[in-house]
Amino acid sequence: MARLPILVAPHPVLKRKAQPVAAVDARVATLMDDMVETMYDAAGIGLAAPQVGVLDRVIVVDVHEKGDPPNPIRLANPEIVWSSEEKSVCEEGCLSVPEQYAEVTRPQRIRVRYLDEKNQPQELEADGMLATCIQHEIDHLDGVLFVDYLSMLKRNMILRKVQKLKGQKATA
Ligand code: GNR
Ligand code: NI
Repeated sequence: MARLPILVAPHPVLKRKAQPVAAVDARVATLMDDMVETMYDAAGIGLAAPQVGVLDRVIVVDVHEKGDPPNPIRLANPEIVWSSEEKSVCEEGCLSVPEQYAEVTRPQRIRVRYLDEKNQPQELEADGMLATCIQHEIDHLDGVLFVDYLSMLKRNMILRKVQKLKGQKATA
């Protein structure tokens, strides 16, 4: 497995739409493994392929509680086939928008269809943090970041802070 560099906003690849994979073959399975390693290394609960510069519709998530064993889920071509009317609000963060957080409202429960790491079609029903995280990751596949749900004022404030942080790190 390999750790991959994570792109930080503003980056043109983060605004682009990712393409479906034809199948989960050895290349895609390796990408999934590398993304899981990269997610754990960055202490994230999810990661989408565009965040590591790959425009394939592939995401990984793991929302296990501290103390519980790891539970990574690998999803290719994920599709939300149902979402609840009921909404939930979550304080979101993003590895591509480091150290910034804001509340986002999304459907509370979803049903997702996808291909697993063995190219088998699967469906899962998620709620709470897992539902939030999967929706956040699928947004990345469509070039959408959580800051896109905020007012222009809040979004620009956050993106300016990220730029400033980048500058500080470059000269540190
Ligand atoms: O690590 C992450 N935490 C998080 C918290 C609330 C809502 C969504 C997320 S996903 C994020 C990792 C990430 O940027 N995935 O794209
Ligand atoms: Ni993100």
